[in-house]
Amino acid sequence: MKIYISGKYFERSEAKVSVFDHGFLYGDGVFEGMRAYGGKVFRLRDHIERLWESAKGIALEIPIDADKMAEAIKDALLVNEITDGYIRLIVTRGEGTLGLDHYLCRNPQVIIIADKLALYPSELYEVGLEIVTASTIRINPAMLSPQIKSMNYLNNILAKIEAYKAGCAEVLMLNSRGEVAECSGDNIFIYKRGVLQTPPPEAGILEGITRRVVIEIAVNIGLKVKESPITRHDVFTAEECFLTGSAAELIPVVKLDDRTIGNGKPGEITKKLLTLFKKETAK
Ligand code: PXG
Repeated sequence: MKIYISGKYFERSEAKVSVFDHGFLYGDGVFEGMRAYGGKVFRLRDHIERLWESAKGIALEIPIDADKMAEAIKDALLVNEITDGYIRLIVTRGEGTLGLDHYLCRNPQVIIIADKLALYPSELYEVGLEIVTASTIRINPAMLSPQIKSMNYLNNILAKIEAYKAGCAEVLMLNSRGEVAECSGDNIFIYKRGVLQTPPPEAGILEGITRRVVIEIAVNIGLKVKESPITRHDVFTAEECFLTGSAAELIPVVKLDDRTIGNGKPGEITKKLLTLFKKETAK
C-alpha cells in the first residue's frame, strides 16, 4: 500500500506525520471517507466540496486547490491499483508547538489512503441491523457543528463504544433536544404511510452524501420526502428504517432498543432504494 502525504508516496510502514502535528495533538483537522466503484470515485465533487466547507469551519486553508485534490485522489487509486475500495482523505493542521496556537502550524498535511473496504457482513443487509440508543448525546451545533467532518470523532466513538457493549453494529444518537440525530457514522431514514423522513441538518447531523443521493432517488421515483425532526417514537412506529453512509450504502434497521420496527424484516421501499442506489454507483 502506498500512502500519499503532501505530494509524495510512502509505503505504509513509512507513512508518518509529526507527533507535533495538531491533528495528532488536538484532533485539529478535517477528513472525508469516499468510495470508488469501477475505478470512479462516487460523488467526488460533493466530497471535495464538503471537505472545503469543513476546512472553512475550522479556519484551515487547504494547501492545494480542488482540481489538484481530485487528481491526487484519482492518482492514489491508480498507484494502489484499486478500482473498488475506500478512500480516506485527511487534511491536518500541520506541525506546530505544544500550544493551541493554530497559526504556528504553517504546513497543513494532505494525506490520502486508498484501501480495500471492510463492509458490514452481507447477511446484515438481508436480516437488518438491531441498534440501540446511545446515552451519549450528539454534539450540539452551537458547540462544534456536526457538519464539520473533523478529526475529532470522540463524540461518535463514545456512542460506538455503547453499541459494542450492547452487541450492536451501530447506535442511534439523539441531539440535546432529545430528537433523533443520526448514528455514529451513518444517517438515518424512516418510512411510514408513503413518506420517507430523515432528520434535517438543524437536528445536528453530518449532511451525508449518501443521504443526499438517497433523497434524490426517492424524489425521482415519486416518494414524498420530509426533512423534519424525528423522535424515537417515530422510529419505533415506522414501517421501515434504514441507515445511509459511504461505507454502509443503505442498510436496513429492524430493531431499535428491542422494539421491532415494522414486520422485523428489511422493508420493500428500503430494498428498492438500495437497488436504485447500487445502479447509481455503477453509472
Ligand atoms: N454521519 C456521520 C457522523 C458520519 O461520520 C455519515 C453520517 C454518512 O455520510 P456519508 O457522506 O458517508 O454518506 C458519516 C460518514 C470511517 C467512515 O472510515 C466514516 C464515514 C463514512 C465512511 C467511512 O470512519 N462517516
